[in-house]
Amino acid sequence: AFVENLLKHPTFLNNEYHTKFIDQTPELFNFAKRRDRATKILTYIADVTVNGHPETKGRARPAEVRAPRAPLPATGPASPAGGALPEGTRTLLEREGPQAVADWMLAQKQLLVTDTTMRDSHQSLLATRMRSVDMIRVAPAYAANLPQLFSVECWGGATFDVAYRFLQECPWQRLRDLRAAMPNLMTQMLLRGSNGVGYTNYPDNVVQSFVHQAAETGIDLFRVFDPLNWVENMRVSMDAVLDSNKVLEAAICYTGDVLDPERAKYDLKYYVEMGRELKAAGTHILCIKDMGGLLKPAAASLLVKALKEETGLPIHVHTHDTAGFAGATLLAAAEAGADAVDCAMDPLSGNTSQAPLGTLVESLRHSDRATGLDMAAVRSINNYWENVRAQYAAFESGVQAPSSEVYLHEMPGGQVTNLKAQARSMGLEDRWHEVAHTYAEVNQMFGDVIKVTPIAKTVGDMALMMVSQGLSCADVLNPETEVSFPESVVTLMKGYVGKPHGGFPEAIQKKVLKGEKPITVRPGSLLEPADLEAERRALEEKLEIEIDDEDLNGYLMYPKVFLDYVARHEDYGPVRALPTHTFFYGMEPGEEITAEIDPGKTLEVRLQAVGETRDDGHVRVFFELNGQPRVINIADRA
Ligand code: BTN
Ligand code: 3PY
Ligand code: ZN
Repeated sequence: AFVENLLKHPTFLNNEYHTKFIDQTPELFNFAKRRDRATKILTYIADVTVNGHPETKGRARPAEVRAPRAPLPATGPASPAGGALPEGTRTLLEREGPQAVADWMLAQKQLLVTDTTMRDSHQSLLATRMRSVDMIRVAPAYAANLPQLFSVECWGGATFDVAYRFLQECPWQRLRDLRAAMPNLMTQMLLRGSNGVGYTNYPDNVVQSFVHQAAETGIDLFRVFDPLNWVENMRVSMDAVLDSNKVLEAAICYTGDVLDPERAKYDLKYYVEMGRELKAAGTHILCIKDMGGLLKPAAASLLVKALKEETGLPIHVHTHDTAGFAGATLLAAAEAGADAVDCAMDPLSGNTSQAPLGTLVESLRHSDRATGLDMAAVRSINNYWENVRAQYAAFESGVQAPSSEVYLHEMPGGQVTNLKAQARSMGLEDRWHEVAHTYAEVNQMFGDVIKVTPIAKTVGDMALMMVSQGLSCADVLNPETEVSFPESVVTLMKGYVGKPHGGFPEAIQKKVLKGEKPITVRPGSLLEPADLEAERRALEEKLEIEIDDEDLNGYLMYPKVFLDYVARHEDYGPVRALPTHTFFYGMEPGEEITAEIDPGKTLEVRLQAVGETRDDGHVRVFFELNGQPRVINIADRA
């Protein structure tokens, strides 16, 4: 390796070599960096085999190792039969533009269906841990066999940072691959407005750059929301979508109960007014985004009718099945004239996820809103997802049944399980219902806010703090009591998330801010624009690698997460190509797997044996790589 390094070093190649060169050029000794990708992947497998994966240690294990097999696509490049793919919504978008998609939605009768399996459903059920290979493998079957789908939600929300952070893979590559495998279907993402795919406001040009990149890499439909339903704070991202000539679906976050006269803050007038503002802002589609699963059937009916009548826009309904009646809500919405709804494939539906797609299709069959989706295709794709879910046993939340308690706490789908885990880590597991109750009280103390990223987390932080310290809302508000508020609460009350409808109640805001003045302008307007090219150059110098536009946009969203990802990539290589079971559990002696690290470049890996831990604390792991013996020496940290 040393000679190889030496021969390739630019100084050496330029004939500037002299005797001191070797001493002054420590990178010649960076053998680790020079390892080829196959060796890196073997190192990863060896490490996980010997030491386990930190994310799955001590958690439930999949019952059996059965690599999920995707159903065959009936047509298209990935099909044995060949032939052209059927036309889908993306075909229309490419041919006639985003307004034509919206017009077509209104003009046709069938209830359009978005499949959320690749984004919201695993975000809500499996802590967002689904890996790209499990999505990409089935994408050709979607394209060929379910061309009537309105869209495939497969990107954004929490999936972006989780890909880098926990799955050691590039979210942009996921999108690129899905886009290529489903060229006829619209891809859809969830964008948190000026928070991008992060948890805090970014400079306007960072948000714009991100949206343009997402559009270029492969997003067709952007669902955009603001956690405070503050349209002012959505404009930069919405304009960027319009500017990219993609479909803009602006979302109204739903909270409370529009039928309850006691919750007058979020009444019908409030939602309709917001719908009008979003229409004026140029949205193609309106989304009713019920992230908590609070939208009851009668409320859906009322809201869909009113929004359609007042705006004339196509309406897309998103809800969660936390309480178990999401199907009833979707049917009521369909009856009231909703144009599209969100479902998840049956094996990843229900509970904190979306309602089951197959059941919706069957429920509407032979009705005037029949979806046109082929149930045989849905069933075979369901079978695939069933096997995929089984691999993620370690990330199951344990939620086993519907819970009408959601109408009390109003937590969004993904948070119920997150907060339970947080409570467990603080020793408050037995007091969950108290936490839920306190969460509802904190919501009222904050002025009845919308519980969605990032504010849902803020309400949760406050509730956990109060339960663990035995504080009531009266204690918190008491000027005599010293309270040390969580950082997220201070940020919220300072106005750095944005301006809530009706402002924050003075008592809590004053107490938190201790006399400091909150900001009242759009937080993004206070942030200096980023110097994108300077950031790129600095990063290239630091990492000594080329930083393309996707990398740069990932870095700007999550600097530290991105840098950690790159550093691990240096050690472990393209581990995204590994089967999910291997990624989380390593291999058994005698086991054989394949990993396609580039299109057409496949590694065949067989684990022969794992040696004994030697005196130096290392273990030798014996592989066969494409028929050739390879030995990896790994530190036993177990
Ligand atoms: C993380 O959890 O930091 C991301 C996943 C990469 C961790 C790998 S798994 C094999 C090796 N052993 C560890 O303890 N960490 C790395
Ligand atoms: C997200 O922001 O990730 C959400 O899913 C909000 O509902
Ligand atoms: Zn959702």
